[in-house]
Amino acid sequence: GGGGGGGLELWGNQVLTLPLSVFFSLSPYLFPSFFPSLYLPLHFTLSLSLPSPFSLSPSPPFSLLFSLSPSDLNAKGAWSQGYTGRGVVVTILDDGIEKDHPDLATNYDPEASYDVNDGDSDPQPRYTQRNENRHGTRCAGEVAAAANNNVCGVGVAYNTKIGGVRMLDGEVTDMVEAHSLSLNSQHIHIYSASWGPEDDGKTVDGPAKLAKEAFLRGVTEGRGGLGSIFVWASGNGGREKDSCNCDGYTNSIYTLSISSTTQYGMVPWYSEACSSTLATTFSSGNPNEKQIVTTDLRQKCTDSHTGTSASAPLAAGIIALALEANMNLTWRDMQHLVVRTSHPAHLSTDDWSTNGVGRRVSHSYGYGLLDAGAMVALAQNWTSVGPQHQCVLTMLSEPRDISSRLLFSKSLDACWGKPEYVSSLEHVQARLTLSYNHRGNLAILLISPLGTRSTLLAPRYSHTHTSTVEIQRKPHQPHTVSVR
Ligand SMILES: [Ca+2]
Ligand SMILES: [Ca+2]
Ligand SMILES: [Ca+2]
Ligand SMILES: [Ca+2]
Repeated sequence: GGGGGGGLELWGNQVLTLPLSVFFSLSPYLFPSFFPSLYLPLHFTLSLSLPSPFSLSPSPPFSLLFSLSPSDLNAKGAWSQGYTGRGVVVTILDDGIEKDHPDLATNYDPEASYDVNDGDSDPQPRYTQRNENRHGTRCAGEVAAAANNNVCGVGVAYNTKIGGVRMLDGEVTDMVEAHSLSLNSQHIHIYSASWGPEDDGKTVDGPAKLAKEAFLRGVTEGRGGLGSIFVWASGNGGREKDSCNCDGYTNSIYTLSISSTTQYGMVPWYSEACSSTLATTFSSGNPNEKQIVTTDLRQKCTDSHTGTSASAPLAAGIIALALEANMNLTWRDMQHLVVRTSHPAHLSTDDWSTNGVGRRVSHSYGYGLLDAGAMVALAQNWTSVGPQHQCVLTMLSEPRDISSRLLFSKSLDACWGKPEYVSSLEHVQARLTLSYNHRGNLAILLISPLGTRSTLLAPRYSHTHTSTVEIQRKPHQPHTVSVR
């Protein structure tokens, strides 16, 4: 790694002016982060070699929750090392949790739960004829459905404590988000969220003031200063060619962004490609492929949980297993473990590439499929990464015009000789201000000193009538998808 020169290329066919500065926050490798108007993330790389992935294990002791091949995320590889989530607390930020569900009741944790919508301590979902508030309960079962009780299936971390925050069943304001993201942060270890800005291929939105503060406070003060862990679904706007980099929640460096692959290892139709995705778990795909089995509203079970909504909680469960293996992991340590143990496996896409340090990465899958067995093995003796250094550099101080294409690059010293010197790169955030009359036509690439190309923004053609980049507050949508 290392922060040498960097290049940023802009392609477009309209006039563009941009006072631009690039914000670097680095350490061993990087992810993206996106923000207000346009600020761009990119993947750089890691400078360590991957531990060899654990082989997928044979028959599991229980039938796992997902009806996909149970060993596919290698949960059994973690269970057989003795890790089942004991002592770890996860909460689901969603439309509530059915706390008396027979497969959730034993692991339910009232201290990890709250009803932000109604301002009370009971997150029980609001029941309707159409059961539209079933989303949180479905996500919760993937993490922590109980084992050996002949109900539904088994959560990835079946001894973890599970709570729910009811916050999507009402107006989702900045204050509602902030309250949810910072709930009981000395007790809750992991927050799982499967929602975000509208997946319409036009919206560019992210956390506003209070939610931004909550993320920052979470990672600096949560969990006794080790940092709250925020797991985020990458979004379901694939059909609209939406980019998850236009979603400032999943794109934040403070969230672990999770995408989906199908039972047969294909990119699902709802999947969004972007450089901020870190890793992948299974979820629904074509009608002939299996969906996710989990707990459902009204004390039922379902075998049809779908979309990236179903992927983030599976990742949260795996992260809970890793945390049990080493409770001293910081929020950044956990990102390192995910990057280093995820692997391309059999996942299909035409954009696998090898980054500057030899790691395989894809805009659809991040670093690939999560591997629970490898995560806990690496977690056990993990030495915490050093403090985060943030080096802020200005790439361009004057506005520039582009006609059809703009390329600029600059050699950077990564704050050499200063306390904020970055010796190995972890995250890059590019902050770019531009005006452009068809922002949907824009493509923005970032090229690392070692030649790794990250697509910060791919064209979103739904977008061609938007005149300027602006932040809009819109109601949040849970990432539910229906099968075509
Ligand atoms: Ca309530
Ligand atoms: Ca069960
Ligand atoms: Ca999206
Ligand atoms: Ca993220």
